[in-house]
Amino acid sequence: MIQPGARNSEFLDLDDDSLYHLGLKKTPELLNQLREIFGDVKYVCMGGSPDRAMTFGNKAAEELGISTPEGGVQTIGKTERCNMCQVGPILSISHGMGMPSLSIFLHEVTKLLEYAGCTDVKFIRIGTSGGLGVKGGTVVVTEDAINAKLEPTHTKTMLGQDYTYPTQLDRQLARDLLDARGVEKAVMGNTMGTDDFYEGQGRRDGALKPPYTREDRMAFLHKAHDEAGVRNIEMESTEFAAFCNRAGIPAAIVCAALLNRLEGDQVKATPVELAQYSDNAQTVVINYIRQQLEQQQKVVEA
Ligand code: R2B
Ligand code: URA
Repeated sequence: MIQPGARNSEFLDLDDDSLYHLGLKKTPELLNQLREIFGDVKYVCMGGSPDRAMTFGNKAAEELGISTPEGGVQTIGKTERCNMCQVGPILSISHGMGMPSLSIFLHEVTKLLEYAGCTDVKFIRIGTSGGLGVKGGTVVVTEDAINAKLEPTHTKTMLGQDYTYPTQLDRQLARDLLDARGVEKAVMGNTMGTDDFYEGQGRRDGALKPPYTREDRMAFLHKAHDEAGVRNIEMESTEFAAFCNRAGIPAAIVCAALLNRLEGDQVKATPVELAQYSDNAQTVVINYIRQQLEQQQKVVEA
């Protein structure tokens, strides 16, 4: 599943591995079990919130007609750091907030699926975001992830040295997701990934006095919208895109906008509205997976 040039064979081919944050491990005795449980996974759907990972699992099961245990889908592994559940070909997992947390789960889930012998897996991040020029509730399908300097790259510091990776996503997958949107209001645009919710996203409502003015904030947000094609801002897209690019995993990002950042900083939507906004993004992804499964069924029947 990981493209050969990127695969860490030196480590992955060893017998034992502790997937510490998932609460799972690989040993020669457990390998068959991992293959049986996870071998058929084709879609990894990731979002920040542990609750949303389970809501998505239950919604996917209901809408795709996949049976679940009484009481709904069950978590797999430990739940201290994330919730993970499996529904047919879908692995739904939460990754917490921000790139450092996401990166941990990208590594461990990718190793898990590599051990399980999975093939042709797509990674889809289903998240929340601040919209840029789009209303709350709009779903934004990411064209390219852009960093906080409005560049389509992601830089990681390792052993004191910077390494910069491209952040393009799978264009065809993004188009297919947008085409599957059904009645949901969805747009395609670039997504700015930042290291922070407050000052990193140009907010003026944090605890500290920001070093920029109201005018600086508006000028930057308009530049991001007009010149860099940014339609939403969140905290994971560049790490997610860079990781999947390196691994050779087709990837897409589908986020609900919770507000329009050109109109303000505070998230004022009610809990009911917020749940609806998240549901909008989940629906787009489930519609896409349903279409894919129906097409595969037709091929099998033909
Ligand atoms: C969107 O929402 C979270 C912050 O509220 C963060 O994980 C993100 O990217
Ligand atoms: N998540 C973000 O990162 N930013 C927002 O404005 C809303 C949700």
